[in-house]
Amino acid sequence: RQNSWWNSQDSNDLPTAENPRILITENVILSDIKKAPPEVYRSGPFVYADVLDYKNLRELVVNNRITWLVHYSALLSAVGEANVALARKINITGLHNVLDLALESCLRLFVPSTIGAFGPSSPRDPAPDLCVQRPRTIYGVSKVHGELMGEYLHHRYGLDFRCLRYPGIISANTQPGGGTTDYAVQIFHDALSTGHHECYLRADTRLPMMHIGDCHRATVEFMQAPECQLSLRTYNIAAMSFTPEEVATEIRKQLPHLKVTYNPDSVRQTIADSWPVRFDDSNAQRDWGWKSTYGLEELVSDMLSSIRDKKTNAGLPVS
Ligand code: VAH
Repeated sequence: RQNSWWNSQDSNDLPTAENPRILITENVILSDIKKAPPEVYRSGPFVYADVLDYKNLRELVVNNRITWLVHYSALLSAVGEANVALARKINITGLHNVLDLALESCLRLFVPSTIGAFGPSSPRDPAPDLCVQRPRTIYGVSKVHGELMGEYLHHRYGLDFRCLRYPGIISANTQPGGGTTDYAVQIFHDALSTGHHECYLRADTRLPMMHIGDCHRATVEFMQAPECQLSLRTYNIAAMSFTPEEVATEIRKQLPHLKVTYNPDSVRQTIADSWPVRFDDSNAQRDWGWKSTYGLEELVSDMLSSIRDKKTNAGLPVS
């Protein structure tokens, strides 16, 4: 449920692609309802905040003169299907608290959406920014609701609402969090420990994916984009699309012993089969200059080296 709260007084305080360090200095407060790993506390202020507790949120905004709220709290696709009532509370009621707070406190608001905001009746290859969106998960439904509510409040009340539809985000710093794209994180950990990954998707399941570095940079660059450049409030962003077999083949270039067995689970395979195969992000490229830097080769190299370093620093064996 991690969120970021920025008390930047003007856009000069916002992090830049050259100087992302503002992202983790006193200008930014990270929050969650549970303790973070030690390295997060070392990066800057970290506080308790529950998106279901409006008073708690308002206190945080008032006491810290917050100007931007980056709202990441949500249950992801697969875990949401296992607890629809909780997903509806966090993803919809929590979102409404954040939207109300943004209006009340004149916050600028970034809320991520996802490839999961599309469904089987959407164009899949590629999926454009504007098309039919009838997702078949509570996660996707809540994200489409967030897109529509944010755009309504922007046009009705002038709320500076900005939204990016993220592909599956791949990071060495977080464990899989109940998503459908999580295999693409777990496979790296398995490759460097047991040497065997059991994949819950079919070998040929192609999904849009992105390295966390590109995700953070896209978010910061989009938040900095001048209002006059934005023809949309919600944009697709793309980097690559790959299948489990393709990422396994790329990993084997460094770890030839990696064995992958495929044991599709119906829930996550059905979800994945309803999502886009590729994203059309031409509007983001045109309006605010989006361009990814990590392809599959760079992703695999960075993930393997980052996980190796973390295991070495933790005194764990690396295969
Ligand atoms: C999920 N990783 O799999 C998340 C994401 C693009 C998908 O939203 O649910």
